[in-house]
Amino acid sequence: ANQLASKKERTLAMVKPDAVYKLGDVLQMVYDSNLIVTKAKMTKLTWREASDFYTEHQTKSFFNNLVQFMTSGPVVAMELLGDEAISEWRRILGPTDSSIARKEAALSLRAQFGTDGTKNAGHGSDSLASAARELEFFFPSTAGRGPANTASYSDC
Ligand code: RTP
Ligand code: MG
Repeated sequence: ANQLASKKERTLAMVKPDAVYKLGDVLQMVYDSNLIVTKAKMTKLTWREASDFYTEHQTKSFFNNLVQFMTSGPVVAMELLGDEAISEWRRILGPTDSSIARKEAALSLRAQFGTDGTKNAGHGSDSLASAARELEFFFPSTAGRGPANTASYSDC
């Protein structure tokens, strides 16, 4: 591969509880992009897990609402791989607030499937460091019980 021409990154994408019923449509948006799904997991986060995932926001006024929302149903976490995957996935998500997304980016994921500033359909890592942390959170390299998270499409 041409290392100079490509900046392959991995990012952690999450379909939040309000959009899991539209998982097929979300996957279609991934297929229509230059990203591929290399890992995926559906899970229901505990209060502690959601709090740990969003630990950077623990002092914010919206933190309790956010954790309440994120534990209200299953989420689908995915590792996405591709050129500039972090910024590309956040572009597909659109603005954080779904009501603003509907005005500014009508075709974005949050415009189509989210509700408001908290119930906003999807998450994407915002930096290389947060992608590393968030991928390890959902797909730990040290396996626990059950099938190990050792295989991924990109290994093929
Ligand atoms: P995310 O981390 O979920 O990808 O979203 P983001 O970077 O666009 O937004 P961030 O500022 O990191 O906020 C994390 C999540 O907290 C909820 N939120 N609610 N004022 C509010 O009610 C408010 N602000 C943020 C959203 O679910 C947001 O995605
Ligand atoms: Mg964020």
